[in-house]
Amino acid sequence: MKKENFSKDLPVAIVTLSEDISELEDLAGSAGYGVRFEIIQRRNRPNAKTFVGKGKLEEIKDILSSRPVSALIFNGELKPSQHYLLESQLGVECIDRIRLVLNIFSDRASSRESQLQVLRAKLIYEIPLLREWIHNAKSGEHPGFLGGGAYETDAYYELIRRQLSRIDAELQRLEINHRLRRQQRRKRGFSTVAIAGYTNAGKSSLLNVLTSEKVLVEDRLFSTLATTTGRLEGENKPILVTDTIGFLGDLPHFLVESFKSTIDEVYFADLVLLVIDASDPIDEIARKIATSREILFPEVDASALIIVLNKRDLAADLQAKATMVMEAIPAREVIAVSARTGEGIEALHDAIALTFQYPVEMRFLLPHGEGVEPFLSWLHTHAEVVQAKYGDAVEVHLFCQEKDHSNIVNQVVALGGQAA
Ligand SMILES: Nc1nc2c(ncn2[C@@H]2O[C@H](COP(=O)(O)OP(=O)(O)OP(=O)(O)O)[C@@H](O)[C@H]2O)c(=O)[nH]1
Ligand SMILES: [Mg+2]
Repeated sequence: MKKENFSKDLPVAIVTLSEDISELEDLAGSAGYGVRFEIIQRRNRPNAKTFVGKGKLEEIKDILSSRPVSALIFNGELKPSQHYLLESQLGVECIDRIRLVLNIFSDRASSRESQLQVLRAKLIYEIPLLREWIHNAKSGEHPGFLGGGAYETDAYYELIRRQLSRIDAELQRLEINHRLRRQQRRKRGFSTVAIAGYTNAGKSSLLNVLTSEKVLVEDRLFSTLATTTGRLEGENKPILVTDTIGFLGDLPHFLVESFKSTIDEVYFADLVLLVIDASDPIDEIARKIATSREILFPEVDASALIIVLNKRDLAADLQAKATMVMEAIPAREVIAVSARTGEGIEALHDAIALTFQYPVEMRFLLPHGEGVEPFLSWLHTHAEVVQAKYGDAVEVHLFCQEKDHSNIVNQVVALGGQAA
């Protein structure tokens, strides 16, 4: 889907080796740049030295002298040596796809954890660039740049290394907190649902309609960095739904790894909703599914995956898209919805509730005594207690999950109870 540019304050031009630039334009718009024009140099792979090739570099110099821009955005990844050469030759900031994503992330990071995650990724990204600039400064190409001796540069690297290990330590502490919170939820009998999917698919919109949360929804990429959890409305059982950071194709490992704790919310959920923007053309959906598969599998089990075709109000060829999606990704079912109009939301809600339905019916009598009350309160959170009638004994009627059945039978026997 075409996105608007939010701010046209910072004029940029895109430099690309292929004509497929719609996602890069969306990223640029989301980062607050206004794309003024594109420079296309058709090549199968980037030139090792200059990305675009020597002749094209001269051409770009000419173009920039008559149509100056604040920055050039490169559709791809620039190696540090390419980055150095381009910036020093063109005299304008050169931003590659990763830097663009990092800029959006910095802009959106509001929680302490996401700020640390972004800072970590930025430092890892910048170290080799810095090394390149320092190397060139030392070899005399840029006299005056960071004009210190070896001592200062070594001290500077050491500083960055120390900063990185401090960030890693703090992120690890936060990760332990996440783990504890997950254990707590499980102990208290909460079931968890994670909303995952490509950026801008409508994950936050879906969280808002399924729960009473009011997460920021925007037509730009990576509106959500930190997770938000709400409770599924209209259910007595506590089912927690969590919104997560969006996926994007071709991201380097360090960047994905920086957001590991956020993605973990998906891996540890009892059920995953993979949201797909059904308003995209079918080949774009296929491309985004390939990225989603790489992230989700093998950690997520197909039996715990529901595919949500969102934005059905805007989607043409919905049936063909649903068929393609079902073939492309193993899942329990595919449900088409619109978070905007509410169409299909009830079916989705029911499918979620069904996952956590308690299919096994039990009736038993418990004599009064020690341990009965704590057991009953455990039952209230882990099963659906239809009735607990107090008389000479407590008469219990409930529905539970298969996995809890033998545990409950054992407890009933241990407490001197019997089947009713
Ligand atoms: N027409 C239509 N628009 C929708 C629907 N669901 C979401 N949108 C729009 O799609 C855009 C993105 O929605 P979000 O909910 O922010 O998407 P997201 O997946 O959370 O995006 P990120 O957090 O940026 O990865 C917003 O402009 C929404 O209003 C829908 O069912 N129909
Ligand atoms: Mg979001």
